[in-house]
Amino acid sequence: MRVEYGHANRLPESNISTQFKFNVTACEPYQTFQVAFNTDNPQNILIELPMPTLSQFLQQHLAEHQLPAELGSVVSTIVQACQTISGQVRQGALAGVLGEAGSSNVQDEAQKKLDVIANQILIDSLSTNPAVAGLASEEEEQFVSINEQGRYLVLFDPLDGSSNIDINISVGTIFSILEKPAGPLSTQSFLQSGRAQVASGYTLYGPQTQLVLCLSHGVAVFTLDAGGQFVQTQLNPKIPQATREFAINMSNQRHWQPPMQQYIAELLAGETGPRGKNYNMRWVASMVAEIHRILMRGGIFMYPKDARDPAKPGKLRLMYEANPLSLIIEQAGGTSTNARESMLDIQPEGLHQRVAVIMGSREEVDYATRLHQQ
Ligand code: AHM
Ligand code: MG
Repeated sequence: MRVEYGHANRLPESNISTQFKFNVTACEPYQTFQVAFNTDNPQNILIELPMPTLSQFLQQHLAEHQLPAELGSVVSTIVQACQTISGQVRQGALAGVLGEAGSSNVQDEAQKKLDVIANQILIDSLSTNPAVAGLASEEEEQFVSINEQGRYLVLFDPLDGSSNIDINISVGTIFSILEKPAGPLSTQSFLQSGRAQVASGYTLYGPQTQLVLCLSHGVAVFTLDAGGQFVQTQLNPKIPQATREFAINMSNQRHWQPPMQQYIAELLAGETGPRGKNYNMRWVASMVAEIHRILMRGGIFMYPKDARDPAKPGKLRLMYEANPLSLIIEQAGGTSTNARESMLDIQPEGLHQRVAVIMGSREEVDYATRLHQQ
């Protein structure tokens, strides 16, 4: 008989013949374990360990990888802000937070009320944490100084997927944490490659509010419970190397460069084309939701460079969208490029720099990137 420790919800419901809870009195403090018998393999018993909360996870993870407590405190501050944002998103029209703010951000994009609210919630929270030296946001033209002595820089997109806010489709907060280099804080302090990130994550405001967190030692997934606690529900998800699912805004096809035209044409050709298999397409128009789908079941996400506006090579931003999500994708076994080089190796030139994005399942990203290098 094999006894496995994990979460019983890893077994399909139909495979669990008996579930019961009992107290194991031999350990301190008394803990409740769930035991599931797998009917496909009766020799297997799965003992469900109690799922750690975010603070329990952080305590254990920081100690195990000898990471500074201050880093944990910055993560906790960001997550507390995300919980507040989650509450606002959930209320929607009831809290009067939907609709346009009537202003534009640095990239000349119309701001939604919730973009502005989420941005302010994050700035207010981070301003109270002495470990934060400064922050940069999609909604702020310049960086914001917080505490000269602070050790960390936080970069974020307060609410990604703005076009979905008013229609009750998933949106999310994306964040990246860097160490502040020595010396006075300047824009240059933030311009570090994605590999330098000490942590990144996102909170997805979907049917469930979920937090995905990476401190460069694997990826942990948490779900917000009814009591307002983030509880770890998955550890180290692995992105399948191969996939049959792609995500791209097809309406821009005529503006793409020839390699991207070729790549998508090959996918659309299906079984009879050079790739020899049929592909399915998804487009949520919230990058954070697309990347979560890829983390859970694989896929490839692209927002390529296109010829619509020479001043905008790609739509997405390197520092607070592509880099943090690329770190998570890489740590989960996927990969990410700008069609030429690894996303995480790009040396940034500006806080709001745009970048072409190809990320997800390794086989597809490598193939699409190779086409661009020929
Ligand atoms: P935002 O940060 O202003 O919300 O813009 C980024 C979003 C991504 O989440 C998404 O992948 C993309 O823009 C959608 O673009 P499109 O409008 O071309 O579908
Ligand atoms: Mg965004």
